[in-house]
Amino acid sequence: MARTGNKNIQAKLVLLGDMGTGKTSLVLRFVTGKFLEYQESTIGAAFFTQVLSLNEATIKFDIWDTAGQERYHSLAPMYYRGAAAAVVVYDITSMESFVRAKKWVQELQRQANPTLIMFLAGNKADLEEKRKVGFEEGEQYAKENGLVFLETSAKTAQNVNELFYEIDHSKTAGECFVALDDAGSSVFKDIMVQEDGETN
Ligand SMILES: Nc1nc2c(ncn2[C@@H]2O[C@H](COP(=O)(O)OP(=O)(O)OP(=O)(O)O)[C@@H](O)[C@H]2O)c(=O)[nH]1
Ligand SMILES: [Mg+2]
Repeated sequence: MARTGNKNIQAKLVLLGDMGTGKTSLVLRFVTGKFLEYQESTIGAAFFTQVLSLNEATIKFDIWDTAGQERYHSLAPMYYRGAAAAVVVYDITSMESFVRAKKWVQELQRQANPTLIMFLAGNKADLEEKRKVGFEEGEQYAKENGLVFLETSAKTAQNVNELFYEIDHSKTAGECFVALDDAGSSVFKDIMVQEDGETN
């Protein structure tokens, strides 16, 4: 199919949440399609770039995967400042991580760009037998706070593409994101993984 345009769209995303909830695993599933049982804990933050070439546009996702360990908390504003979207991740097998997720949401509501679109991801949905946070609990909290809610699994890939693709719900996102259809995953043209880098 011929290209109908060549819009360049840049989307800065940040992932926040307690340590071990699966932030890095979600990003790696999205960027590389792989999952590691023993994913190392992130130090500071990791930067990933994913470029999608579509008919109408090229979208460059700049993804900041932050470290969940408390000692890195003070770095977080550097990463969510200027972000178009934030994904707050908790682990459905840990009530503590859900409590922590709510704290992140509150911090973003107070301090982040008011146009920031927030996602709440209840990850490790494959571990149903160990579930501590009900689907309805996550859903209800998200509804009350205007967040887009999904339960995900980096292990089985459940809702991972949806998480990164369905980011066009808000009008404010129009500049940064486009809706991608099911063909999205087959149009990956270029995958770059970097240790560190500059974003706007
Ligand atoms: N069963 C299951 N395990 C997962 C899932 N996502 C991540 N894990 C595992 O949980 C552990 C922690 O995952 P990470 O991706 O490192 O978590 P993180 O949120 O990046 O942790 P920090 O970098 O310390 O903040 C790893 O051993 C992963 O294999 C999932 O969806 N299901
Ligand atoms: Mg990590």
